[in-house]
Amino acid sequence: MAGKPLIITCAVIGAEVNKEIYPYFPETTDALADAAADAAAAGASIIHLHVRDIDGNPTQDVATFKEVTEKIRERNKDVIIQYTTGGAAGTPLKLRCEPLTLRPEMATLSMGTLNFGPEIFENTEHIIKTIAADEVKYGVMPELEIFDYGMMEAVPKYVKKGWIPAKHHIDFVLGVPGGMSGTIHNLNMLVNMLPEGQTWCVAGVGRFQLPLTAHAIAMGGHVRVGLEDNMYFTKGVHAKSNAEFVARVARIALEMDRPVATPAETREILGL
Ligand code: KMH
Ligand code: ZN
Repeated sequence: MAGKPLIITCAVIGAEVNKEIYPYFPETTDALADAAADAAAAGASIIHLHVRDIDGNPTQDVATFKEVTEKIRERNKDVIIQYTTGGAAGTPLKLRCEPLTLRPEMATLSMGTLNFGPEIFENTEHIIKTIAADEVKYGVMPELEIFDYGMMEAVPKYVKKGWIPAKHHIDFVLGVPGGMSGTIHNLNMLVNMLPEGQTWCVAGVGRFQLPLTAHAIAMGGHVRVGLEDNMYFTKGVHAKSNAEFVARVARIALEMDRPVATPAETREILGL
């Protein structure tokens, strides 16, 4: 794996936590764009993006996605922007799809229903097919979000049925209460299911983030970090920014001979 470029994705905010719980959340459009640009400067080549309304609540409002995208572009011309289609647990399907009309380079596609802590994150076959069809329609590269083993088993079946594109990136999101936990064993099991040449990354939730990051770097995979998945830089200590997480991954990668991928290299690796 030595010398293989490492794609770092930064998930800058998510939809499930707010400023009352965590004071450093970048909720305004300017704060989100600053957070994205700072993460990119630290080494992230993909920004996984959720946005908030003026009250700080998660929204799938197209105008807000457009505004944040434009503000990121004012600060950084190059970083790849990946929209959420998950939104917050409970967001209606129509709203989840609407930001795709802006034709982001990438967007997520969650591969099954699960308990997301106390909420149900609903992804029926109909929801998966509808989001995937819109991603194809708008020329958006899907990143499949895999929260559990069965979701990974579904991938080749859904590709064969023509429900989801054969060309996709995969993100193992491990450690969501209700999903698969973030053990090294679980990541190994999932990676062993991948077809030859399939690109993948891992997003470890909470305390799983750091060990899974190090393991994925060693395995030759890619990584996602950021405040959406983890608020703690070390045990009991809040991270101050997304960039802090990205910079740590970049340092580890350097020591492990995985040069951090530029956006151009990331586009080439993922075939964007
Ligand atoms: N907020 C979670 C329920 C995605 O971005 O596509 C779902 C989520 C996945 O964050
Ligand atoms: Zn997300």
